[in-house]
Amino acid sequence: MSAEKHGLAAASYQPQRPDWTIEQHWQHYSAEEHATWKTLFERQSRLLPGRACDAFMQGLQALAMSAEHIPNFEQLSEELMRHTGWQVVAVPGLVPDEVFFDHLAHRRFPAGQFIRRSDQLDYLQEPDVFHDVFGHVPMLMHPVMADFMQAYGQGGLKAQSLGLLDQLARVYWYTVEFGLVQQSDGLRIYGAGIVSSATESVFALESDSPHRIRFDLDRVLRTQYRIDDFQEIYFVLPDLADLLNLARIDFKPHYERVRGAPSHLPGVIVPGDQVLTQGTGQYHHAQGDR
Ligand code: HBI
Ligand code: FE
Repeated sequence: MSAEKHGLAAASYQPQRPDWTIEQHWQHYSAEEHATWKTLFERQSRLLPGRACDAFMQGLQALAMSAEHIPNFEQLSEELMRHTGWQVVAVPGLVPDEVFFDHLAHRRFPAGQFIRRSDQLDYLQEPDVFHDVFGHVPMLMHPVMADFMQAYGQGGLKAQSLGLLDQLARVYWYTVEFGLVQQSDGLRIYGAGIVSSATESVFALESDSPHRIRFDLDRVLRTQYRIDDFQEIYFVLPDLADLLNLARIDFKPHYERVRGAPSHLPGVIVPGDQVLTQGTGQYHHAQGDR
């Protein structure tokens, strides 16, 4: 999520604990809140087979999340801990970058405690329990994603001290949030921002509008993103295992190459791109963007 959005939260909220965690108070969710979860869960469960990657579908199965109620973070954490050593902790919404990175670096995933209102099923400003738990947690059952997320936490503080956090955040955005992967049986979604959205899980794979480009680290470090609408460009990993390389390599030489280089708008294809689908751009043009 973006720094801009986090600014909003930080201005209006005083944390009780330095790590910003709160109690989930699972027993306090109302019947209406569980019903909202159910609506969202069932909608995505219909859409995702054949669209989400195998790792996501397997993670979802193995965690025994159900449509019936918002998951209890303690139970989720037990299961996750057994598989990949991760935990889920509750936070009120977006937390400051340093706090977010510190949690990830220690294999704790901070998940929004609240759920969106039932009249706002398709749009919300801050990550809620559906986006965070349904969207992110199944992929944390995958060893490669588990290591990549931790490495992102560790790399975040470094990038911040180098003044390159905006660039690093683009890697998170175009992988963890909006990534696509080439599976042997076709293109699939693994990004949490897509799998948790009914409209974007169709748009990202099936629309003629967005570009789909093979993932390249330097290219992604230089590419702006939009937080307010469907993405204009998606980056495709040949294999989820490629995240392991991204978790292990030293970003230094990449940072040196991109530092001071102009950034790219999300709607353009640039020389060197390995284009899988050249988008028509029609969706965003119709929105009156450009
Ligand atoms: N806080 N809860 C939460 N979730 C996020 O995804 C998040 C955050 N704070 C900061 C942040 N993301 C991003 O700005 C960093 O990845 C750069
Ligand atoms: Fe997210």
